[in-house]
Amino acid sequence: VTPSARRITLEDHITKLPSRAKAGHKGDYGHVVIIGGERGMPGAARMAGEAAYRVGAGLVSIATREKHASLLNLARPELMCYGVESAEELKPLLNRATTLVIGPGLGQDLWGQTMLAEALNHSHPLVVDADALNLLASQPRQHNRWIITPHPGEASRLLNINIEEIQADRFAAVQALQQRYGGVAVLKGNGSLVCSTNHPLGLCTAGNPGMASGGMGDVLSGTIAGLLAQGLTLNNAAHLGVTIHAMAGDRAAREGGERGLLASDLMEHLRQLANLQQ
Ligand code: NPW
Ligand code: AMP
Ligand code: MG
Repeated sequence: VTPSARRITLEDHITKLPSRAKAGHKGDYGHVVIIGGERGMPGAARMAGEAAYRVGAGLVSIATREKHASLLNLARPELMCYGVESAEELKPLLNRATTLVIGPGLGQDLWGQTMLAEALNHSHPLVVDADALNLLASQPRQHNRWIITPHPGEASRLLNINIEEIQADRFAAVQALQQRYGGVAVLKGNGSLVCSTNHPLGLCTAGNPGMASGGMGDVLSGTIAGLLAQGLTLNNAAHLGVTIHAMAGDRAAREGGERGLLASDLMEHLRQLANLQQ
């Protein structure tokens, strides 16, 4: 049976985002820890972290390779950046976190493997993206507290089928991802899909091919985590995150065109979209 999907609208999901209390303080809006930024890719962690702030997270920290910590802090001083070389060094930071993102620029070597194993020892809701998905593909497991956000290439590794099969039936693919890995599955691309149990399949009709550029997915993972940090359920954070990310891409493309769109161009639009319910 071909499943049907429901179009994801901003109106249906933005109301789930609690408005800022008059006396709110940063501790009320969660502490997102982004784990990633291996050699050559500190920018991925930075973009995820900045997106989490731009949708309203109270605090955002980056756990990255020692040599990248001060560089990231200079690039975006609101981010707290920690050089973390072992599971022991990651533990205290995770004890202060409310929400995790693991994967942006994580790499797949021993450091990334160690960070993933430690992140899974904690009970925070988490967004699993990029290289963390590639690691997961070699050792599949289930969790009900995570959102996985593969693009079709990552989905093909997670399901052990080729990209053409994924794209030929994206509805079936996102359901297979959710069934195999648990939690909420997002299959990215033109017409991103969101699948969680007991909810209709969500289809995002926003977004544009200008978004086919490096870092776009890293921004999505931070966006979803920033929403989780403010108390949204996995299901609501995935739906709202996917839709405001795609709408931010459309607004940025309207300003300057699709070609040449940068992931960082979404940031200010994410902020505006996250404030629309007020
Ligand atoms: P092909 O070429 O068609 O066979 P990878 P990655 C496929 C970090 N980054 N439709 C496609 O396969 C990430 O966070 C850091 C169909 C493509 O070649 C990761 O940690 C940046 N196919 C790490 O790099 C900016 C699709 O997947 C292959 C598809 C590796 O992540 C960049 C690429 O996927 C990057 O985000 C689609 N819609 N989308 C930074 N500035 O620090 C993808 N594919 O091999 O998983 O590599 O996504 O670049
Ligand atoms: P990643 O491949 O991990 O960097 O993620 C790319 C992000 O950009 C995902 O959120 C995709 O849904 C989005 N994206 C990329 N290409 C397109 C496209 N042609 N149409 C709509 N969204 C896209
Ligand atoms: Mg990606």
